[in-house]
Amino acid sequence: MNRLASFTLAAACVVAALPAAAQFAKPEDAVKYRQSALFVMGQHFGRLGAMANGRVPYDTAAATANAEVVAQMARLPWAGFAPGTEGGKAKPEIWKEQANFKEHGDKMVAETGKLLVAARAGNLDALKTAFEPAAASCKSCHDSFRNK
Ligand code: ASC
Repeated sequence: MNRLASFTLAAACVVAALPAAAQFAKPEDAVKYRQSALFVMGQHFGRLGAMANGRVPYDTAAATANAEVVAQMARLPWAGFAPGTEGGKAKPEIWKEQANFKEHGDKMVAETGKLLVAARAGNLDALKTAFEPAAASCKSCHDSFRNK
């Protein structure tokens, strides 16, 4: 490996190892980031809900496209709950019960992953079956960790 390549790799490793807070220029950016990811996820999750609940016609391509966004967004908010970024609707419990909060986040990532698999399966029943536990994972985290 030449010197430039090894320097670049070393720099990339340092960046990857930085605490999440350091990824944001200021705490408000972390708040905006997590709210933005959750907002986009909510928009696409709502479209899946409309399909699962029969308010709009079932369409495999649309379900898959929405579920892809949901599954991708589901991975993002967590870095935004870095130390020192209290605020927005986030309850202080997030920073006091980090293991519990992480369990809720992991559950949501897992359920939205299953939702994507279900959407790709291409039938409404599979979508309905996966939608409920995914919605429950959103709600359970909101109940414990989000101010009204
Ligand atoms: C949504 C959305 C949520 C969840 C939650 C499920 O569409 O924006 O936060 O579903 O209400 O109970």
